[in-house]
Amino acid sequence: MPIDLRSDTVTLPSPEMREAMASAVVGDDVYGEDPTVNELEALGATMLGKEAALFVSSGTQGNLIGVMCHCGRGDEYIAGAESHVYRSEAGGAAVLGGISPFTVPVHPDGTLDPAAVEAAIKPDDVHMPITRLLCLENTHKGMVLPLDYLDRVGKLARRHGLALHVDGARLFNAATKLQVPPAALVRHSDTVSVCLSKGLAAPVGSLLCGTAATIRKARRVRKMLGGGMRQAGILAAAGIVALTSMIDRLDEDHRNAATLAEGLAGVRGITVDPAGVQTNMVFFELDAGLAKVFQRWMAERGVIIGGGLGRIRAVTHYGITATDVEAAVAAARSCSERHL
Ligand code: TLP
Repeated sequence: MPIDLRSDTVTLPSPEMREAMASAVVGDDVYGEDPTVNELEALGATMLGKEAALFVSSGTQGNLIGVMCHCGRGDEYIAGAESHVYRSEAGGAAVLGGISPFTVPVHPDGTLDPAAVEAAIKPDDVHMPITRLLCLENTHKGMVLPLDYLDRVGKLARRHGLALHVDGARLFNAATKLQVPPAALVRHSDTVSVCLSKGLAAPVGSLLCGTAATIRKARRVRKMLGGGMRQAGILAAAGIVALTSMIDRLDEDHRNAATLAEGLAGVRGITVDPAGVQTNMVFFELDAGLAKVFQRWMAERGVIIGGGLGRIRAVTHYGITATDVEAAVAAARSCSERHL
């Protein structure tokens, strides 16, 4: 098996997941009759401290439905300029919902400057879209949003009558790092989308959580987007295993990421700040002499990784062991010794 550090999306389902999938009791979920989907949604809602949840096909769909629940055509949402919802979802909210994005810079720690958010909120003026929603991302590039920041921004949103959506694709990594229940991170959010298919290793799916009324609306939006699924309990069964048995091991991914960063920091030609690694992502830069050859050199030694100039991301996950991390660092070191 290659050591694939490109993303935690490459995780394969655990044996327990495959067993649960094979024996899942299913029904037609568009009729609300799939007991396994219903069980997953109830479990997710409870864990996130929300009234209800909706099983959706992906993090992208969870974010899009979330934004479309809070905003209509001509409305606006505020998000980080480097947030996934703005940059990496093909402009779905604008294309499909007629909703304009407005971006503010993201600080290196993943936060948005509350003053910048406040300044971005439009006054009641016929020239301007109506600002309805603020989107946060937690974790953002592996960085965990602090609890006091979440409180502060949650209150800001409420003060200005904005809804708050959290892209929690890796919210369980954030909760693990802070050693708090995941619900504590979304106390102020109206909706949160969490991914089951990243560090938690389910093959497919995310959950969008919120009030019962919002999730009823979300169910209609999901149908409109073609996301109504039938015997989806086959997939939800893996999601239940993800939520019940895969969160506890995320700490291991974080430890492996820290070890990887420390190892890479000792390699000539690689710039990395181990202190900046909070969860399962390591970002590093290569000197020009290394950048040209790095990706191929690593691949030839069984380590799949991004390449080229600029910041490279390495992600640890279920399927990457401490031994794999050692092997990746050794491969990077040999590349440096050979080429610098
Ligand atoms: N991110 C993927 C790529 O799209 C970049 C990855 O490999 O990290 N929110 C965040 C913060 C994400 O990182 C991602 C996926 C999503 C949402 C979307 O999830 P999916 O891929 O399930 O649509």
